[in-house]
Amino acid sequence: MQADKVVRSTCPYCGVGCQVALHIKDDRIFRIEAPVEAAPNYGRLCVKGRFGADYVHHPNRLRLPLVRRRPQRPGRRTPARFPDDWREATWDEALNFAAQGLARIHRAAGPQAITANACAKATNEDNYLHQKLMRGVLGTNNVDHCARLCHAGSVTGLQLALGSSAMSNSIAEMPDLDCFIVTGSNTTETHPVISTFLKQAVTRNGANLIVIDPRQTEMTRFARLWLRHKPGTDVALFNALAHVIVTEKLYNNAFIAGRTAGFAEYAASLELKTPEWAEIITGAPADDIRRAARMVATARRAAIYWGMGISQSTHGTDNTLTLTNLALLTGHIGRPGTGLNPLRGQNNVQGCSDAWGLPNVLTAYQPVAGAAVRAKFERDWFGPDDDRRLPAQAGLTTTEMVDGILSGIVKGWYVMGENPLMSEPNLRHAQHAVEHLEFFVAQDIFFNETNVYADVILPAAAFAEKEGTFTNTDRRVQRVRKAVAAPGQARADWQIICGLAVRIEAELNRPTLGWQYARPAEIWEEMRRLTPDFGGINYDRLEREGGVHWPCPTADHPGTPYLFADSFPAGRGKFFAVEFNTASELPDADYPFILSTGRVLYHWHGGTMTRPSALNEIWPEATVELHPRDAARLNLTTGDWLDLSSRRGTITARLLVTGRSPEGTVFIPFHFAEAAANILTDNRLDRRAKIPDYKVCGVKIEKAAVIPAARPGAEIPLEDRGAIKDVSGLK
Ligand SMILES: Nc1nc2c(c(=O)[nH]1)N[C@H]1C(S)=C(S)[C@@H](COP(=O)(O)OP(=O)(O)OC[C@H]3O[C@@H](n4cnc5c(=O)[nH]c(N)nc54)[C@H](O)[C@@H]3O)O[C@H]1N2
Ligand SMILES: Nc1nc2c(c(=O)[nH]1)N[C@H]1C(S)=C(S)[C@@H](COP(=O)(O)OP(=O)(O)OC[C@H]3O[C@@H](n4cnc5c(=O)[nH]c(N)nc54)[C@H](O)[C@@H]3O)O[C@H]1N2
Ligand code: SF4
Ligand SMILES: [Mo]
Repeated sequence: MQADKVVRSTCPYCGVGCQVALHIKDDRIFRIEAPVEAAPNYGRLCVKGRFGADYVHHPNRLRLPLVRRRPQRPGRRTPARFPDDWREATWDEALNFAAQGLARIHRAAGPQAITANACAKATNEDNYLHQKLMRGVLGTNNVDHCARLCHAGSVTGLQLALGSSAMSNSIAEMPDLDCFIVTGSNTTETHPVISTFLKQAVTRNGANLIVIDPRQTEMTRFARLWLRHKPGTDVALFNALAHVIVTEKLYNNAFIAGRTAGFAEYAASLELKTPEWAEIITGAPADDIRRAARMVATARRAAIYWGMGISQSTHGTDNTLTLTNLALLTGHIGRPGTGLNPLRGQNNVQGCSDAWGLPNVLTAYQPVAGAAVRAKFERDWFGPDDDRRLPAQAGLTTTEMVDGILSGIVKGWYVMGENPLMSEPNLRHAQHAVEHLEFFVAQDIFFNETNVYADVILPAAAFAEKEGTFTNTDRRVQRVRKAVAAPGQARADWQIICGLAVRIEAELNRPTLGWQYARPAEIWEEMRRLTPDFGGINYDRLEREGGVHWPCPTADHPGTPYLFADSFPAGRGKFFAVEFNTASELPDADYPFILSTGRVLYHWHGGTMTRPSALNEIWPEATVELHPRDAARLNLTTGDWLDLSSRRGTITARLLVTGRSPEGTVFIPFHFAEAAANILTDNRLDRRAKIPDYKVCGVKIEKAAVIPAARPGAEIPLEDRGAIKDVSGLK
């Protein structure tokens, strides 16, 4: 088919930020290719980038603003069905209704009674305005987003040790790696194009890959060493690696003396943490721990890549600190091919955090507590003679918002493009909280499990229907371009926010902050003038160069592909002595298995975007992975229907017997509403990062009492589903 036009944009799924060429015919995307000359993917795409953007044209897209037919009362709020409980409204009506509801709460209970979720799928410009509305008009820092459920453990640990939390090196360095650790990351399924560069380092460059993961991911097939430890035991394992490096004097003396602090105390804390001690706790053989330690310490350059297996834990911060310790000890940071690299998940989770979708910082991590920083924003927005002030106190995190609703502090909620009633832990608890809201505004491209509780839904344009920028996992700011028209009356998020903001200002009798942007480039310009790290990036330059890595303070600055060449933002990098401990819910006699949750290649989070996609045909239902020895003991086989229960609830799904998960652990993807893994998970938190533990809680398994009705596609034999490869025996 001949395209009417081909539009260059950025993939809407994961943080790799692949560049895509959208082929358009009759206002529809009919093919997606990748330009071979463009970083970061150079012609590569995974199945979601190539075939998964069909959700854009799905008939279920929200087309018109919707308002509830009946008012909802706190404590009695219910999910609504279309069209019975909704009526279509004009934009004017819906925006007025939303503004009046939020203003009513603001007047009655103050700014802290309103909270908002920013959107890691929307653009930097969308998110900047969302925060400007919350902070500048409503006067609250109660803004957070899915980064809390994601890399919060990594961010907190990296901030403590280095004073910066971004990934320190770039994707471009990956094919040339010498030695690297991949831990708690199922890279081939979750950052597929990055995984191809990492595999290339092994197959073409002979790099030493060490995988540290309880689950047999495909990356283990490329590993020189695979340490299969028990879930939740990373602190013990990484402490033992450090013990070997210290006792065998393999550490980097010059780096430690020149760039770090706290080494002596830290080294003393490692004395008893021998590989034999760690083997008892982790199950990983002491000899392998020694080999891994020597491999990393003696490499010319070594890098660490990690994902949710490290971060999503009641001790996610401690886990991360053991990784920063290792990098500081060996001096493998601040040079190409080294570094500490948390692989960021959502297409724009880096950008949503940079654009201040967090409760304690303004753009690019300028602290809200800093008076000078606030004064800069106050002058720019309110003008020099205005006495309005920005709130100085940090706001609530997403996990605290849920408890805030139940304790009566929070009454109003504005969710832009998130689905907490699939993604929060302990869903019954989160659902109970949502039922108690006084007023709820949602803004999305689809109905999802959360926004059906809202009073008003504002229909948003999807990535291919708007202009803007996303920032990928290695801090590269890249363009998103309008290729097709939005369905019905759906509008870009930034336009919706401008309409809402002026109405709230009118309701609250505030002088307006403007909101007269003609195009996203003007929003970027405003953010840039308030954010030194973005100073050298503008749309013209993005047009010419394709993408720029921030920090980039001036127009002649080349951008920063790797961080910390000369110093850390905190000055010296700090060692932290960390003890192995856990606050997670461990298995016991009643709930004898560990539940680990995560992802499959073909689906995205709560499934809002991938279940309406053709991708759903490949993986149409939830699966429960169980080790063959456990299955034999319980007399179960692949395809059996199981009831899985934790102390919080029960779900029903089909069994897949495979050696990928270790004995005693079951793995479930959290993409399927009809068997939502988060009904089972626990909402206790890491005390510093406030991130829940999605990787360890206790569950029990029984044959299903009632077998659910068949769903389309479910007849594909489980063993034939694309990514399932039982690779046991290959190692
Ligand atoms: N297909 C697809 N890709 C995605 C997403 C998606 O929904 N679908 N989501 C995106 C997002 S937002 C994110 S954050 C990333 C997440 O990307 P990943 O972090 O790769 O995703 P998970 O499936 O959560 O896998 C985490 C890995 O941690 C391991 N693990 C479990 N427990 C432990 C432990 O105690 N210690 C260690 N070291 N490892 C453990 C698991 O076995 C698994 O291999 O993926 C992004 N990419
Ligand atoms: N059990 C378990 N739970 C987990 C995790 C886990 O590993 N295990 N991982 C956690 C992690 S790492 C993450 S990041 C979270 C993700 O949690 P969420 O962010 O809540 O999940 P998504 O499904 O990505 O929600 C994105 C929403 O944005 C909408 N959307 C897409 N594009 C746009 C747009 O342009 N504008 C607007 N307004 N909306 C848009 C989609 O329709 C969808 O409803 O889940 C967390 N929950
Ligand atoms: S690797 Fe990520 S960014 Fe690239 S095509 Fe796949 S989902 Fe999209
Ligand atoms: Mo994430």
